[in-house]
Amino acid sequence: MIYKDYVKWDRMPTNWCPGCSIGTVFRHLTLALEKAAVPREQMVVVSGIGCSGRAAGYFNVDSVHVTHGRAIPVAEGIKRSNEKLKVIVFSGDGDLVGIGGNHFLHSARRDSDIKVICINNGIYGMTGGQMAPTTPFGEKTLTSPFGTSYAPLNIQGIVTSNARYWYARTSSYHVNHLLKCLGEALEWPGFAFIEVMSFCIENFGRRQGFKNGFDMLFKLKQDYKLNPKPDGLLKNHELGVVKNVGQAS
Ligand SMILES: Cc1ncc(C[n+]2csc(CCOP(=O)(O)OP(=O)(O)O)c2C)c(N)n1
Ligand SMILES: [Mg+2]
Repeated sequence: MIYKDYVKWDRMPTNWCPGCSIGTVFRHLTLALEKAAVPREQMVVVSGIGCSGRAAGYFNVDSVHVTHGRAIPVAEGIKRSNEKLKVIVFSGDGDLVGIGGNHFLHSARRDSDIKVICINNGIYGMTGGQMAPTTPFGEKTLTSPFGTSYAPLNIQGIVTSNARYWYARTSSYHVNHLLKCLGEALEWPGFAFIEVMSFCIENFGRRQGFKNGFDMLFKLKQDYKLNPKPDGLLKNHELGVVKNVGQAS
């Protein structure tokens, strides 16, 4: 099976805006699936609502597009009903850690064997760019025109507060690292969470003064650095993988 087999070509082109990098993540997931030789009939993709959530409809595999915030519990249910399936969640930050935050918390605690790919664009993109729990401190959004006054949710902190965990932070600019993380997550026997820093030009970047998606990719290049061997947890703006095979206590 090659990467093209995982795509519903009759649904192309996607409805993602020019300059959006959700498609980059989508493409690299198909490459990782090819590399890991995951049979199409032995996997399921689950997405919630949002721009990122449209991905479920583009994978040529069994997929479910669920109500807002509910991708993780639906994925967990599918996995528990058929342990042989590789179950992948592909959704946005607002969906997974905002509206679906409580599900995220408990699925990570239960170490459910699902792979969660979170497109973190720092906002509720599809609805116009409202402030989300992931919006960086001080950033202007549709609902915080003078800059947010809250610190963003510490996603890494939540995942790693459990005895057993696998967490990666990567970006849609650092595509080799993204591919490596996706491959490792597919192999991890438990809850794997990938946070992909991935800006939205139309409903976020323009408010920060970016002219186009290309400029935003350069911002990712400038601001985020790979740390191949993190000593403990990743620092702000570091990309890498942190994991612990410890037993639940
Ligand atoms: C229960 C419910 N509340 C709110 C909405 C409106 N809504 C649709 S998409 C969306 C934002 C999704 O944001 P995110 O998950 O970050 O995805 P993005 O569009 O940024 O990729 C919201 C709030 C909805 N569809 N259902
Ligand atoms: Mg978002």
